Amino acid sequence: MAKIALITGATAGIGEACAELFARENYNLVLTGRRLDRLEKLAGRLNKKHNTEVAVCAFDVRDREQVISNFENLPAKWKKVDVLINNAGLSQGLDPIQNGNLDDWDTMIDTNIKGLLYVSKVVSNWMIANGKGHIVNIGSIAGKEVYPNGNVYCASKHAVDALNKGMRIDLVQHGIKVTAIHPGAVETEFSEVRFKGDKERAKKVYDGFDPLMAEDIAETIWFVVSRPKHVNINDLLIMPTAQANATTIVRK
Ligand code: NDP
Ligand code: 8X3
Repeated sequence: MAKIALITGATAGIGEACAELFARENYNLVLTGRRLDRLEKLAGRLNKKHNTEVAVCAFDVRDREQVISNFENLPAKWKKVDVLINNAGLSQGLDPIQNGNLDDWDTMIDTNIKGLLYVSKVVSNWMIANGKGHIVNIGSIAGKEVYPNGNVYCASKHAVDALNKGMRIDLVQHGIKVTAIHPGAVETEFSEVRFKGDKERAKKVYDGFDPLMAEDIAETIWFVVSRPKHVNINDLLIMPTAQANATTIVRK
């Protein structure tokens, strides 16, 4: 029987690249995100290309009722999730704390921390019932360091770092692996979302150096997930070669 991966935030970027890679590796997929049209298109493509069975769940991860009802309404076979990739997340704005937009703060905290928690609660209980599983939390270099004006986004990713450690302690007795992947700059829709559709400003973030691509992160996640049963990678920081830390990037 094919294994199952549940990927949050599969409509773009890292989540979409993971869906492609796990489909190629013969996984069936539960794909989530708010944009149903993108999820359906991706599901159709993967089914045609790799014969992948896909369950699509369109919901806002901030809405705990939606998270619970969408997952609980899935047929039983989809609850045998082998791999959960907690990827849905975003940044909003890049302002000093004194000028911060309160709605932006709520959006980041509700998505990156509370959304990840709602999903993890449901799926970790499925994994406990199945006696196995692997949770991969997508953190960030922003979860290891703080950079100017990154305040709340960095705090939300530091929370992911802490939750990753906490989950591992709580779930180890159930044979469930827990890993965090912390990327540096990856060229996805991330900066366009951060700058609220300002494509020009978003593009400048990646000017003059080779950023990571979503596929680089998907391959890293695959490496982590495909280790032998007795091996777990707790925590992994992956950067573009031109980026030394959160603030030091060498541009040509
Ligand atoms: P993208 O903007 O390309 O993708 C983000 C994904 O998250 C989309 O599928 C989006 O789906 C989903 N998402 C956002 N908000 C919600 C919500 N409220 N409910 C459900 N789904 C949501 O960015 P990335 O692929 O770069 O980001 C993926 C993860 O990687 C994030 O957690 C991000 O913080 C992290 N990261 C990114 C880095 C980068 O440089 N790009 C570096 C380090 C970490 P939809 O809009 O359809 O709901
Ligand atoms: C996304 C990368 O450097 O903007 O987490 O925090 S960064």
